[in-house]
Amino acid sequence: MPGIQIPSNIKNQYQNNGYVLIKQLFSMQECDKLIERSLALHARKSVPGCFHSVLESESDGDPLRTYPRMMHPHRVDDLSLHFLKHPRIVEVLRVLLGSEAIGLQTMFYWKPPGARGQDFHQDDYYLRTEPNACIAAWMALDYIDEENGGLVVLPGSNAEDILPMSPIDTSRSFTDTAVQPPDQYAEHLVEMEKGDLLFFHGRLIHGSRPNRSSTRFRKAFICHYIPADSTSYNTGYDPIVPLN
Ligand SMILES: O=C(O)CCC(=O)C(=O)O
Repeated sequence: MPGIQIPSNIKNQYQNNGYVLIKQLFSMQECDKLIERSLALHARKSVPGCFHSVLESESDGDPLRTYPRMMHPHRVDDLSLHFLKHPRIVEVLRVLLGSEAIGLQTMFYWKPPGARGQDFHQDDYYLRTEPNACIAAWMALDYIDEENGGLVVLPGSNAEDILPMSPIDTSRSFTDTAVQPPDQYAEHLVEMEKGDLLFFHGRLIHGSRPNRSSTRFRKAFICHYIPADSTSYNTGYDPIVPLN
């Protein structure tokens, strides 16, 4: 794919809303390669530090036990590492952060039909990046809408500090704590096509609801980065990954 056209106003959008959607940053073919590679990884059933899956017959009806998210696939798979360090992503990060970035984490979400979502949270609750926020690059690997559990963001909530997390009902979320969003923020479901990337701020309140579709997965590859001049972050994510 030739060099990308980065819309000129993305930095303002990012600062005001806490997120920016870049359409078709990756082609169908690029997405398909990553999906194929992730399927091959999933076929191994268990990869230490990455995921452990069980057969459907042993899953107690929880599709996330059969298709758990894969943590840090870039540590065991060179194509995932390639996407974490991809020059097109790095170019967008440079514009949004106004500085260089460092890779901290990758995740691959299958979110199969019937899977629970992930309730509202801020990524920096976990990543603890200071003095400025971390940033996520969330890559759609399917057509994503409300039905299959697309990402819900609260525009402008990136202005908040890190908010407390409280226990929640886990019948709709695979995480067991969530942020109670302040009243002034409205929810916005981000509809995405395969190959679109949503870049969002580490203090943005976001989450997703269950996949209500009976047939459609909602696959996504998610990378997290911190500004290269960060003075602290959660070192539980080490080793970090230089992007050059
Ligand atoms: O993809 C999802 O459903 C949620 C992902 C998310 O919230 C995150 O990566 O921080």
